[in-house]
Order: sequence, then C-alpha cells, then structure tokens
Amino acid sequence: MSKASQTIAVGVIGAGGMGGRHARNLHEKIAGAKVVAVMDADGARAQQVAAECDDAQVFTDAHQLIETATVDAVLIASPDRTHAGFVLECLRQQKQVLCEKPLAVTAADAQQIIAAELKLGRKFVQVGFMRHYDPQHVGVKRAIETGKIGRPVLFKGWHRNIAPDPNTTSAEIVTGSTIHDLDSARWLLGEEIEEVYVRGANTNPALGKDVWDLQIVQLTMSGGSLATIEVYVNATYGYEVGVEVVGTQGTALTGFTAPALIRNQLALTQTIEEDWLQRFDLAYITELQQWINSIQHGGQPTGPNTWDGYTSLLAAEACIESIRSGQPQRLEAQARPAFY
Ligand code: ISE
Repeated sequence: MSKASQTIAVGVIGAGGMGGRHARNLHEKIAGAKVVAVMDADGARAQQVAAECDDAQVFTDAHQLIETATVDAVLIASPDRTHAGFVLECLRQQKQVLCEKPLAVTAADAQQIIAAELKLGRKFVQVGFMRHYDPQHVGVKRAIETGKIGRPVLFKGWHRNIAPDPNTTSAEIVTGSTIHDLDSARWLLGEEIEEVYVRGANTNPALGKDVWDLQIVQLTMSGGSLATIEVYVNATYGYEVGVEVVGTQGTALTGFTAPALIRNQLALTQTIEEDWLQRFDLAYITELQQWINSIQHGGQPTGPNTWDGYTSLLAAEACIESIRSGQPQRLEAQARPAFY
C-alpha cells in the first residue's frame, strides 16, 4: 500500500546519545514523520526523550513498542547485542526498520534476518551506515560512477575517535568502528571483501596492553582492488573520518568539513569535530529523510540493506580472527540473493 501522503509514525528503541539524536531529528527536522513512541530500559531516559517529542508514548519493553498498532516503523539504536532480536521482531510484525550498525553481533544472526526477509519477499530493513549520506562520501562515489578517476584500484580509509570506550576490546573496536570502513570499502569499490589482514598496536596502556586501539586493516577485494583502513580510537585530538579512492586516471578524496578557516594572532586555524554526531550531523538527517520518503513512496528502503549488514559482519569476524591468529584470513565467497 502506498503511504504517499501519510505521516509515518515511528517508534524509537534506545534513548541514549544516538537514539536521542535520531528521535530529535525525526521530531524537528524530518518531513512526513512523527515520533509516537520511545523505548529505553531506563524509563526516565525514555521519558525525557519522549517529552521532547510531543509526549510520545513511553516504553521500557521493546517488543511491546514493536507490537503497538499505532507504530508504523521502528528505529533501533539500543545496545548492539539487542539489534538482531528486535529486527526479527519487526519482520514478524512486518514493520519497516532502520537499525543502527552493526545489524547483529554475529554474521550467523544477520543470516537469520536475511532468511526472514527473503521469506517476506520484500525489503523491510535498512542498516545505519550513514556514510552513504555524507556529502563528502557521496562526492567520492559520484566521481567513481561518472568515470572521473578511471577504474578504482585502491581504497584508503582513516577513522579516528577522540577516545575509546573505557572497557573496550580489539574485537569491539572492529564491530563498533571498523565495520563502517569495511562497508565503505565495499560500497565505494563495488566489490566484496575477499581477504583481510589486521595489524595493530596498543597506545593506551589503561585499556589493557592486549587491546589494539590502533588497527591497520589490509583488504583484498573480489575484483582485484586493494584497501587499507586505519582505525585509531585513541587519537585524542578530535574525530576524523575520511577516504581516498585511487583510480587508474585520478583519485577522489573527502575534504575537510569544518565551515571556516580562521586567521588570527599569526595563525590559520580550522576546528575539528569532536564526534560522529557532529561530523555526520547532516548525513544522519539525510539518511532519515530518505528512509521516511522510501516508506511513503514505495514501502521499501533504498539505503544499505540486510546484505550489507551481513557481509560487513562476515568481514568483521574475519578481522577479529586475524587479530587472534596474527594471520591473513580469507572469506568464503557468498552468493548474493538477487533480491538484494
Ligand atoms: C560509533 O559508534 C559510530 O558509529 C561512529 O560512526 C564511529 O565512527 C565510531 O568509531 C563508533 O564508535
């Protein structure tokens, strides 16, 4: 059924930093959407975000929110380990769902989501790889698609967080941070990941000396392209994400995003963003608006899908195994269902 003129009633699961931002964006900035429900295990936190959204209904149980008849579509921004179960529940209720990355914590769980969605014969799931909506990344993609740099042969990505989560592990850095870059390499090169090799170092002993807060990932892609990804979650100076794709006739590079260059006291300065909420502010809004538009106009999402969520998890698991073994890891080739 087309919902072209209908306002989409959204239920938001998770009222932390990310869920709160999505809820506020939906409420204040997105046409054709209304936040009707907010869930968090911490009821007071859900209440606070709901109050900012015209007193949306408050839940502490995600399944109840998903089942609620007045909720048309669901946005999941709860802890990673809860994602797969909530997405499967949305599929059971046949509700469109935008799930923050990672889609699941294991590729096996993501495979269950593929099976459930294939059975329904219609796309219901979008994954929050918001780099796809960042004007800088989109510019790089467009340069590739329009042949400006010839045939792409190398992806270079860098990804720096100001500080790590205090109790993080090397594996969590892969599933929480590197997974974006694994997806970006696949998306921008238009190839699947065939082999991964991770080297790393610990620069912050407070994390535990086994935790690699600096990781260098090398990828071999299915079409023969190469990729390198630097992830440094203890960069201290600010948050920065960028890519360069090198082609046979040129390169496409994301630029700086800060609005102004300041000259004073014999210095030329430019500010650096503090975190992803600042750096990808516009990308999050565009992602949501296009998600809502797709639900209104055709009922199926057009952004990163379950297959992207699944294959990025396969690559993430291979990275974790490479960290454990110290060896390169090959990924088994996967048959992509025509549906995706
Ligand atoms: C965070 O959870 C995100 O999703 C950001 O996009 C990513 O850049 C950051 O490294 C993660 O910690």
